[in-house]
Amino acid sequence: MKSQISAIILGCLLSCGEDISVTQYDKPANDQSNALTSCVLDLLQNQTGELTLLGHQDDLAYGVNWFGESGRSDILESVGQRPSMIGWDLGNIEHGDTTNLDAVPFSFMAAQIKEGFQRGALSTASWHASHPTSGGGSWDVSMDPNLVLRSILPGGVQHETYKKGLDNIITLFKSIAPTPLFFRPFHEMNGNWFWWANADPETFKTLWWFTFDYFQKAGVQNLLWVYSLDSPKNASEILRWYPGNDFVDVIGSDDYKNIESPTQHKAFVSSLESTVLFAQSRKKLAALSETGLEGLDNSTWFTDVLLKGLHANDRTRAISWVLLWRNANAELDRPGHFYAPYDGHPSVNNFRRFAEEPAIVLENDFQNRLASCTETAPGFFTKTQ
Ligand code: BMA
Repeated sequence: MKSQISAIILGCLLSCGEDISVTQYDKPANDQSNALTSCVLDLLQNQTGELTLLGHQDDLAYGVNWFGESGRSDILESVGQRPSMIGWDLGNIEHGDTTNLDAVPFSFMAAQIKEGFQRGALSTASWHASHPTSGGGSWDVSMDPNLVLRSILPGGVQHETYKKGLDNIITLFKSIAPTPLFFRPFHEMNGNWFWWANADPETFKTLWWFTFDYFQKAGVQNLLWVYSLDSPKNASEILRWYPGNDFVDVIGSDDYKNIESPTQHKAFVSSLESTVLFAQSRKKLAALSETGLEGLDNSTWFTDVLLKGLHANDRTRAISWVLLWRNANAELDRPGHFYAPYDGHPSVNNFRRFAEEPAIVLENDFQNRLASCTETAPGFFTKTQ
């Protein structure tokens, strides 16, 4: 009861009162971050409320009708510019595989993260890690999550294997340095469909702290940490697994639940507001770290649902980026599993209207802003046409 009352009080502190305007945001959680990474965080902090980056998962790797063709992008082919945030996934890197669970080569990923940055795109990476003991995927929830998490923590039977997986990630992250990356591990921990989810908060936080510390000790200096939940309802839900201000840079919401129809507008806005208010009370950024309408069967979804939600008020405008989920190849992978239009799709015109909104930023629009961090990394930026 007592904890329920404190949760209500906390929820109210974060959402019933005045807006909390952030005058001074936090520095990167990793106090050894390189100058370029700090500069990028600062850049996004300074544009909060004015600009939202448009992102797309695996945008440069494949699309609905192509796979692994250099230079292509479904977003480029529908609106004439690439996104300014590219999503990647590290699933299967823990096994030492050369490609991820969706057949994207890690070498391609690393090259694109670096090249994309030069052109005006940031990158973010999730990690659909395989189940540490069963050999199944991220979605294997057959075991008690606390037991699984304990097995990879210090003293656990899978701890050494877990560290080897982290070492593979570290090699990748160091290979892209100094390019910054928004790392988004253990996402949707408030759901019940991943092996790391729905665990005791202390056990979950211990895993986060261990992982954060492991990367820091290994000298990784180009990460910004994203803590993202499945469409959080309120501040107390966000707080439940929150590892703390010293371990997080961005609060994210993955929202597929509240965006299926324009009639859910209120719930969508309310979840975005909870995310932003929590983030701002902690001096952190907020992101819509995954979203999209699978199969896009509503051809005005981008303006009627997404834009209306993002531009509902000053709070929702403080979302730093929105990441549309992947456009799986229809022939080789999953037909109908796409979230951004591709050339010829009926929602292209509506998507163009969305992308032309002055507050929505794509790669070309973002290039000069990103290049303002040039002097922090002498010799790193190259001139692009
Ligand atoms: C899920 C689906 C899967 C995919 C996984 C990792 O949401 O798109 O098909 O393998 O993400 O990208």
